Amino acid sequence: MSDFDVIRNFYSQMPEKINQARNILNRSMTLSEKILFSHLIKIDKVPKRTKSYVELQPDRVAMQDATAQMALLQFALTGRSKVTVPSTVHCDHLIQARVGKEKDLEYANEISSEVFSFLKSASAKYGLGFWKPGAGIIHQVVLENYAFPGGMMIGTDSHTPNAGGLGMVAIGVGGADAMEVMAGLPFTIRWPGVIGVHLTGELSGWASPKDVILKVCEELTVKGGTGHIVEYFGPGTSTISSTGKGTICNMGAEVGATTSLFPYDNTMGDYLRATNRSEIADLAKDYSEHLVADSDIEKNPEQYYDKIIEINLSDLVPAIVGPHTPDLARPVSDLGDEAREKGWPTDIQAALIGSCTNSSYEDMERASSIALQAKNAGLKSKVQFMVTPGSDTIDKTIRRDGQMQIFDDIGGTVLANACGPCIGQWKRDDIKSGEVNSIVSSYNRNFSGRNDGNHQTLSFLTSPEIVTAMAIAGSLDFNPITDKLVAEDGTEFLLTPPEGDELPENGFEFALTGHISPPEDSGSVDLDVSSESRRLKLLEPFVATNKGDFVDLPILVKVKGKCTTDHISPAGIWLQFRGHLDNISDNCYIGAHNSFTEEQGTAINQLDGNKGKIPKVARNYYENKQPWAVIADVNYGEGSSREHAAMSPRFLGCKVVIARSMARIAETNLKKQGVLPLIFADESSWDLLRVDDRLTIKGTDELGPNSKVRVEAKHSDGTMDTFICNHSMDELQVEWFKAGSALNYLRSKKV
Ligand code: MIC
Ligand code: SF4
Repeated sequence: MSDFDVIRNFYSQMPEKINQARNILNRSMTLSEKILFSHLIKIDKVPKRTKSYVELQPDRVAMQDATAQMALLQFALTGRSKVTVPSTVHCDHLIQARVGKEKDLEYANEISSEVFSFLKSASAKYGLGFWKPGAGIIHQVVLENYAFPGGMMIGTDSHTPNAGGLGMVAIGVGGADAMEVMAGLPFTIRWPGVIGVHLTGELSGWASPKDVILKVCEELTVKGGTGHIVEYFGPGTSTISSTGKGTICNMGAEVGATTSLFPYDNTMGDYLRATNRSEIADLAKDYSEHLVADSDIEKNPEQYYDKIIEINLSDLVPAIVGPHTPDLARPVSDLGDEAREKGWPTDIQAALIGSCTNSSYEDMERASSIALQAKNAGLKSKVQFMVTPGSDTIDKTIRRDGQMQIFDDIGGTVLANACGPCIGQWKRDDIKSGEVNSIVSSYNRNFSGRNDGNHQTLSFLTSPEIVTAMAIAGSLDFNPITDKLVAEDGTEFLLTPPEGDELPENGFEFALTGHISPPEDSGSVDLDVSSESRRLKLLEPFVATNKGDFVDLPILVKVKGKCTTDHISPAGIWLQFRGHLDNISDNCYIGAHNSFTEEQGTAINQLDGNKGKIPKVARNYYENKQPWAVIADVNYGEGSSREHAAMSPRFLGCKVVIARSMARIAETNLKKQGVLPLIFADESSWDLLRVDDRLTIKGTDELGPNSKVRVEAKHSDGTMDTFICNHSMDELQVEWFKAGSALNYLRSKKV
């Protein structure tokens, strides 16, 4: 069946499934529920929000190069010959930003050729679509080609929810989840709660869709969305373009939400038509009553949503967030004073626009409308200004329509259509390592060290048009609404607010040259992995857990404060080892702040008493067959979907991670890889743990849904503390745990 037939088939069954759900729910339905029930394998009872595990059948799987490697290496171990769900691989993370598009692509193709060849061979062998380096960033390419209203997909990247801009339930997952769905198993997740964001009014002036999500980040904070879908509703929704909706949904990952979602409206139909999908636009229109929430939802939202956030778009002013966390927000107008007060450099070192979050045609038009005013005044960007178009289609279209020329005229550098500096793939020569400096970007994430590996880089996030204005002014202390610039001729002028069409008047320059379909007959294709490789290594299944593994464990690290996936398994230079578990494990926890040493990345080895780098200490335990534990603070594993943050600890002998709370994907990844994720029943138990403690975990034999686990912490002075922990495993997940990993379980059951 072609993709279109699959979508038609799905729509034709949607009304009946929604009907069945309505019968058991006996009430009106939110849009999230309509889409989830339409993908539920068995509609028999009402799942409990944030509690019940359910099995869903996604319509698609998408993977990017940095995560696809592990997903496909795991798929290879399933013994399956073909994927059972339409799936694609996108090469975008492994392209380093050095000097500009052409040369950077050439270089990436040279240094990462073996990884791209492996992904290409695996795509051909197992029947996946393959998008070459330079074709675009996964989420933009998915929006342009695959997303559709009412659909459901999973993607091995936390920003997969970008497709919510086209009304799709799109969920970020670890590679093991993708592997299972591609192997024909259902996707298991806790039935999410639903947070409603009520949008009224209309954006104007300098305010943009980015300000909507920055407001939501401020309200919900980085963990406020955990276990929930953020569903937008109200009259304001249809005033935002579908790509603007994409920006909002994309960055919903920053509040830990399962996904974010907009109701169907004409902007989606228009976008589908503009991207050569008129047939899907027609279908979506025909089925539109099922692609929006029932009418009672807007009348009585408090009866249906677990929490409601009110945003009047007309009141929004441009905001900027950071440094180091996306929920530290203030209006752009206040940043200068705050920076001075906190000692952050107000001079900007670099300004970057684009990325998967903000690189639509509209974004580029609005940013270039600002750049054009600078150009007309004889000005250039005062600082390094970099532009990352999200896809080849956007790139070609803005070259044709002139926006790219304007960026070039003010001194901008165009980077490859790839992640680049957003994920630490940024070769910076302008600062010394460890130098404090401020950068602004239109990206979505700003964790410490993320862009350039320098923990002293202060990264602020805002809309592309504000980034462009700040690049011209060169300062964080610039409010384009009130502050004037000085033209080349000495006259002062105020920038007029940005303008931009949502869709190109002359259509997109559609570019599909970067796509390779899998061959009909893939019988003869071999996986391209050299046994000599430093970057790729076929996996060996993890050894199953046994009882002794949970007795007298030393604590490798007791993390204080943020422990995002970028702290556990940083990207940047380490991206090169994403297909080689042994080699990438040398980065394990190097970004984490250890409260035992009060340093980042060091630990005290309990076997010899010496202080060393965390991965070195972990490896020493591993070599001495000494399993270990990790203690963590709140929202452990926030951020990326990368399962390396679970696989590396597992590989080096971690048996249990005990945290004050955990991010959804990180917790699932630990379960999938056979590490026990526990949550302190009483958060203050964290304080009991000392550097030379030995932990014994009681209750691993009797694990079952809702069972409690007791932890005994033996101190070196002979005393002991005990405390209770909770886990969130269901019966199946306990089986994974016993088998040593979900993959081991799948292999043993031949499921
Ligand atoms: C990110 O934005 O952090 C990434 C890099 O896209 C990750 C995926 C990865 O680490 O490969 C994500 O968001 O899941
Ligand atoms: Fe790539 Fe950055 Fe988007 Fe992640 S957030 S997919 S690294 S552009």
